[in-house]
Amino acid sequence: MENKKNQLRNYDSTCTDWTNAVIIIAALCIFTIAGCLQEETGLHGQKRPMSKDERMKWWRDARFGMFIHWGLYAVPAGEWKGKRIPGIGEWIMERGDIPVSEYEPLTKKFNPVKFNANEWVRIAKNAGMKYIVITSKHHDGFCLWDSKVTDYDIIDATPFKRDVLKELSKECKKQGIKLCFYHSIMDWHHPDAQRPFYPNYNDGKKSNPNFARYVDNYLKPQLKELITNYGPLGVLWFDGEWIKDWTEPQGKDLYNYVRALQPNIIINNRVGKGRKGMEGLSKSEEYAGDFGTPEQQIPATGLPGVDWESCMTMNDTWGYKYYDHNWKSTEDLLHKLADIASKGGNFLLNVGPTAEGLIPDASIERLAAIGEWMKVNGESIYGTTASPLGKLPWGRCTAKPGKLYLHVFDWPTDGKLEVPGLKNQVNKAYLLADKKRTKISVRRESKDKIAVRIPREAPDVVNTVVVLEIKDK
Ligand code: FHN
Repeated sequence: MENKKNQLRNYDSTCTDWTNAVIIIAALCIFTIAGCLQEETGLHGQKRPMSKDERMKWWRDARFGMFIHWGLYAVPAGEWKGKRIPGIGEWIMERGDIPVSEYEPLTKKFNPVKFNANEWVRIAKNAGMKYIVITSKHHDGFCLWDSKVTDYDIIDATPFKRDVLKELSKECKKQGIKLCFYHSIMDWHHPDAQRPFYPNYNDGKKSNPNFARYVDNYLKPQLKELITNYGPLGVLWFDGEWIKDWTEPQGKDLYNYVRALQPNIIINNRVGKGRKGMEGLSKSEEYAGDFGTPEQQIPATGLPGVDWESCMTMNDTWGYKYYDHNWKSTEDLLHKLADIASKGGNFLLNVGPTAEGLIPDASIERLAAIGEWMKVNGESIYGTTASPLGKLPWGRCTAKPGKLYLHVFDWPTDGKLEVPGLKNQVNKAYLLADKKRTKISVRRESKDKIAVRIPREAPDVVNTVVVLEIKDK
């Protein structure tokens, strides 16, 4: 009652404060609306979650990245107890039926004193690559960073005792390259994962009753370490998802877990069960993951609206094998790069460094040559989209608004480059290598075919790029 009286007594003075209150409320409203707008428009603060297109933008523009498979398997380098073990080098533990008790001591021999993060990143950058995907952990379970949930890592178990992921993370930031991690869901070393399946670690029928414990207490905490201590990362590139114990709901959960730690991160489709074998594309949009992962192959055509990345070795192994000399030629690799871009995909090209920490010379030479071509012709790869033209008899085509880039692999000897399927008006044509952009003549041959007058000799016998400035329809 007393309180009520006091309230009434105070009524008058409260009333006189009304004007002030209205002013304060109005001011608050203005600030709130301004704040909301900022959040919605994502001004600097980046509070608004990015759309998928925004998130994928750098990756779609990049088109070319370096894959690095590096771990303990570089020590045996394809040979175990004097015998060459067939198959890819990083699978030697599985293919050579090596028990953990014999594989684990390789840590003592892993001392890559020639490792130089600056050099590795420079090699990638000079090749025209925009991102690096390195194996934080491959199927053998060995970790290339100082993980807090295991001693089976480069700091605790090897004489090297340097955190190579930390060094790479710093160097990538310096040189403007996106750092990304490949991380195996399968783990042949962990007792709650596939270790008990020895000698067939990859046995697709076996299950580990403790697998959930591995996911909760090991896999997820490790990913948290990688994202929080080495990020922001470009991509998390999962693999080894085909094991019996991994399910699509687990894949979706892991996808959400990783995105909650770094919302703008990109995640491949091997996080779940969606990929169609080595063809790599997802069975449907229902499955988790941002992009498809064809392996050692290039899809026959591009797929509208689908992001994908072909990963490929330069020889026949991902992890280093001292006797694998079956190197693809620079010409082949350059054609593959243009082929992939012409279908709207990315090219993730692998190197397998030695146990000393060196990228093999054969890889360095090829990457340097690719880099030379990219310095002149990068514009025809970066930020391009798939060709709007059908199959071309002499090469490939990439596109940007108002521009077509004709990648001529087989240079016509009669000085005439016919472009079938082109109805658009062509305003100008020139060679991309020509800094002066000297106009070359174009003649319309039919409603949907033009012919470009080109020099009789190919300026670049591997791939000369002719630019057509066109009127977009
Ligand atoms: O088993 C791996 C293999 O070792 C390598 O890492 C490649 C790269 O994409 N992926 C797996 C097989 O699909």
